[in-house]
Amino acid sequence: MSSPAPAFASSPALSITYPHRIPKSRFTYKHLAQLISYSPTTPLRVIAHVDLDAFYAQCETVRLGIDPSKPLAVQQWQGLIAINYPARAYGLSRHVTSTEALKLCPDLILQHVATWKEGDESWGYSADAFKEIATRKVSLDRYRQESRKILKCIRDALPSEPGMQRVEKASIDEVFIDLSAQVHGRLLERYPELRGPPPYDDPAEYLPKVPTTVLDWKADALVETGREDGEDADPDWDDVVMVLASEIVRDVRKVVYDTLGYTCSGGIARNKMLAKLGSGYKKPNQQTVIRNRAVGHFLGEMKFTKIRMLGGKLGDEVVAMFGTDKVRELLAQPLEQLKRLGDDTGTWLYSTIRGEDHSEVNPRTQIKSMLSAKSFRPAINSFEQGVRWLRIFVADIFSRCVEEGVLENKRRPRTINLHHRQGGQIRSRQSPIPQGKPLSEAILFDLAKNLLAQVVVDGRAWPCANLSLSVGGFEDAITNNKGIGGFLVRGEEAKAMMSSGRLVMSGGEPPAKRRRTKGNIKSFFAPPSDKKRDFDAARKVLMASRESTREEEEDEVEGSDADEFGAPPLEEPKERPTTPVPEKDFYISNTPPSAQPQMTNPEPMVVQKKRSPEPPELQQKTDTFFCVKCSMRLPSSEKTEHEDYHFALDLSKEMRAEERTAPKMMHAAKNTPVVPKPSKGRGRPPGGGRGVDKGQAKLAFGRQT
Ligand code: DCP
Ligand code: CA
Repeated sequence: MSSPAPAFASSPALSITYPHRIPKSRFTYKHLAQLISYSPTTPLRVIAHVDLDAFYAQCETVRLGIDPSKPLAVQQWQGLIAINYPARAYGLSRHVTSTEALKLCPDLILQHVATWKEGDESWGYSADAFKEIATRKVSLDRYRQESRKILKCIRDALPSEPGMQRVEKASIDEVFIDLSAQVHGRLLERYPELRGPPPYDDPAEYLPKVPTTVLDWKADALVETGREDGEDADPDWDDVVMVLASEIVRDVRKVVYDTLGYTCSGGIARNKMLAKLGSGYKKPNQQTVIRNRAVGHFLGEMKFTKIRMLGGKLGDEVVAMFGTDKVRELLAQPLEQLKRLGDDTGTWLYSTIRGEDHSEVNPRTQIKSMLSAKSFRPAINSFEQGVRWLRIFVADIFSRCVEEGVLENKRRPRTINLHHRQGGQIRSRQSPIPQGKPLSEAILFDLAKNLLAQVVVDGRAWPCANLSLSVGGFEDAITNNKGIGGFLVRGEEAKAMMSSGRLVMSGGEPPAKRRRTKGNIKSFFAPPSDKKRDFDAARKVLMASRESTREEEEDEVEGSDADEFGAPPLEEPKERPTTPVPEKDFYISNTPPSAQPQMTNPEPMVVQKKRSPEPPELQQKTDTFFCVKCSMRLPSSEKTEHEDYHFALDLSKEMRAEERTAPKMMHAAKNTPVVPKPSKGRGRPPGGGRGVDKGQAKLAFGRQT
């Protein structure tokens, strides 16, 4: 990358002339006022997208103090995951191996991504990492840290007054910024004629015309209109807001560069979809403005597979159905035809290719879950090996929890989840994370080990091709450290408890069959004695954990606050530990809900106990409930079980999605059909599938390393 210092100029003065071609603006006082409240429907709305150039590669040049004009690529095992722009000039892409890359560009600096190695206290950089795929696991911590710094820098460059800043972290290296309110402020500053009340106090009155015919766009790439009259028509306020927004984006990019040394590209347009297309239009270190008058021309020339959400499976489906990947040709299809993809998807596609997107910039940035995973090539074959990996996963996850503020008791996860893949079968085990005491690495490790032990004791755990550990249900921590809060089971936690039985996923077999094969030691991969040792080790872990759980429960009851037990009924039903109930064994298949879940394998568990307003017998006789998910009315007595079924089913879908997508993250090029990073043009639009938080998705599921 030649990395010129960004072409950041001082604020552009709009050159003023006085045209008489249009007496009034096309926009009203209402449209203008709507900017303050970030209305997604005002035609004056203005959104920016900022995307770091060759992000991981820049992280390495910055970390190592390397001249950014030198070609550099970030290596992961034998592949490349990020290539800086100078290296791209040699034709390098994510599709070439490190060996091929060095042939194409002998001066290439290859930096392997940081890794965790078993036994290490923390992740680090190692020259031999690429040779040790079997014993190491990738760490993206450095990139996450840089990402956080950049996000802070961007926020600091924007106004801090309440309501004046709306930033959405869309992935590890990109943000959306709704600039509407800030631009509104600048408009009033620069154009006093907009400050007064509307004529006749009527917000439907049109704004005065823009007092200029020429706007100074400075160095921004300006998407052309492609139509004579489009370019010739006098500027209106929607053009002015774009100039002001591009001024802000230029400043933000300059602050990021000056403070941290990173270049990024920007897109400015009336919505998120167009802004994102804008930031990718000219890279690196540039920004592109798509004026409203240019939208038709800009999109018409484009392949719709470049549009957010159309980069993956859905895009392929559309291409297959309509025999084209061009927006222009798809525009000819009436809405009814597009609805062949489904009503919601068809409607979404119809407006999207016309440049409409009313989705809001969502300032929520809090992490909901964290995942650490590893695909094994070759597969692993023992409990001991599995536990060694769990130690790394836990260290990885715990260090991220610390960054989330678990030590200060700011936030903490409520559930821990283990996914285990053997052949085509995925097993999942969940357990609640005790909330009564400070979270520690040791607690997480014990829980994780316990979950793996459950899988092993259940049989057929080996050879294992993939293990992943996640924590979820992050909540702001409650401060009561002792007492009933320590073991009350609520929300996510209760769900995890309910599902903490075996979860046989896609390709799985019915529990009965599994039980039949459970003792069939000859079918195991390793020699029988090893298998027995393995089984015994796992069982020992389970026994030990049961002992300690029992002790802890007794402790908690003794030490609990009697007032809380005796407190009047709360409005929200509370759950509390009661008598042991059978652990549930979910078997996910296409069989009807009534047949599921199946209960087997009695284990001491905690059950949720709801306070009911009328006697349970009466309820059972008379009550029914309507399940919106399967449009069925069922007896209330089956409600919990039925909800369990849906919960398990949803989880199975999620896991299948992860399973389908996660392994591709390492090597997949941009716009491949991968769900985890929807903001990069993947995933499915509203109505077409499960919404995944973008930044979150990438962080959480891009870790299949
Ligand atoms: N990434 C990855 N695997 C992928 C895609 C991306 O590991 N299949 C990582 C490496 C990238 C970072 O995510 O540096 C950001 O992804 P981008 O798609 O934004 O790509 P870059 O930032 O590398 O390049 P660009 O300048 O095109 O944005
Ligand atoms: Ca990028």
